[in-house]
Amino acid sequence: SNLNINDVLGNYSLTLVDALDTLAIMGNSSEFQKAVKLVINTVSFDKDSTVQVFEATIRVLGSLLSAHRIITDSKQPFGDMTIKDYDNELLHMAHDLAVRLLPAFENTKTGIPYPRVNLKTGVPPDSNNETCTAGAGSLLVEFGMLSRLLGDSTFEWVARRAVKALWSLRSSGTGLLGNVVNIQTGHWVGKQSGLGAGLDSFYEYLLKSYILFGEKEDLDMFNAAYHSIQSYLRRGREACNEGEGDPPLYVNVDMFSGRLMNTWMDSLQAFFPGLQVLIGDVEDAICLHAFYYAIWKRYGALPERYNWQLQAPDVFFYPLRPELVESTYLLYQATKNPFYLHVGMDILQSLEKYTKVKCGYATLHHVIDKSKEDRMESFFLSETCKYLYLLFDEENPVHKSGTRYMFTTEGHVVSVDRHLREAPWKEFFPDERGHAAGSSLRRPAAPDLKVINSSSNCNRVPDERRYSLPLKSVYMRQIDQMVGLI
Ligand code: DMJ
Repeated sequence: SNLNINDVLGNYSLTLVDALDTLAIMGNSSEFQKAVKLVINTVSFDKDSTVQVFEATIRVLGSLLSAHRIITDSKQPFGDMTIKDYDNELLHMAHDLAVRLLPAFENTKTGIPYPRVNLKTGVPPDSNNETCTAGAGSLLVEFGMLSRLLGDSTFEWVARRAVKALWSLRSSGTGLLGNVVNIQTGHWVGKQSGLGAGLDSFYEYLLKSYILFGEKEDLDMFNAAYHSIQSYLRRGREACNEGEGDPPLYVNVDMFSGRLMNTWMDSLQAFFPGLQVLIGDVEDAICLHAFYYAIWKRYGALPERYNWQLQAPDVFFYPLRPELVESTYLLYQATKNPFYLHVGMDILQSLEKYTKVKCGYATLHHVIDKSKEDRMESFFLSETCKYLYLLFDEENPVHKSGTRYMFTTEGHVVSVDRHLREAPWKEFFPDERGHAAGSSLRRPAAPDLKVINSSSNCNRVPDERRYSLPLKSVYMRQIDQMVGLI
């Protein structure tokens, strides 16, 4: 009866595992080393637990791989995070977990995985054939990393096949995908297309897979998806900081007709400005971020769903989600406008005021009466705290180092390096169609990261605007009015 409770826990010390690289980013080597040893010595996946494939992948597999790479990094930018006698244990654990997740990709007619597996026995006999697009189609970063670290194509292949299967089911008219699909028939059960729950990380991972692995096909899919998003989901005036009309908003539409399906936006969608920063669409990011910040100011938190027509929440809980902080951090990196430091302060102060409890931070059950639940999601430590910390830590190695870092959808830091752009199995399967070595999946000769990661994109906000509001005050007021703040 509580929509906020889902079965992600797995009985495998989720919070401890999910928080590992946060300790490294905070430069706390003794706690990092202690936590890694605890994980190695006490966590086992040989459990009769049924887990969500997506959650286990992004929270556990992703964290193990990130920590493994921090430990084995010859440069040790975060301080001494090495572990005495480390024998790739975290990588082996990641492998063990991934193998236990593989049954989800078997006996599915489309290649789109089952949403849940039992870590001991595989897909439960009474399994649901329906899955959400984000859950099934955002496994490629972690599975691809694992494959490339092990030199075993299996994991990347199943994850890539799932992305391609979903992609092939997009509407031929709008290019949009729905939010729930039947993995046997390929029929869309949920025809809602939007940027929030059910689809969010699908888009994110098309771009991030390209950043990490340099496969041009991922960028092509991302660009096509972004084009459809701009054509069918975006409403309001054309430019964020110019002209007349409503502020730009991204709405939920029917994937086939493009018609509006409802008038709510969910708090998950607040990640999107951060993704727009990565592709250099900073101006548009500023507007959507400002809208979410206005909602935050009104409630001191983000309600899970906010109805922009009724100017009121539709769903009231706030489980300490990171998305607004994540976008704030990335917008600050792109613009260096101190406005975003103030946003961060504001968020930090409300977290302290409304969610802090004796042994941690609590989910808000209701953003208006501020009642709490006895629950702190693991992403609070892996994402919300990490992004807040990084926002204020100008000197952090993530910002200073020559290595370029990227964050997984769960906020795990991974360095973007040449090693992950090598897929050794390609030598053995140079032409196999549909396999990771298939012709359409081949890497471009010289991966052109400039498209995404160049400083010129980040400099698009002119210097003279750096110390003024990122959004003209007239537009800020317009948003504040729409959210009922004034
Ligand atoms: C996280 O687990 C990830 O960011 C995921 O992609 C979406 N939701 C939560 C945080 O809100």
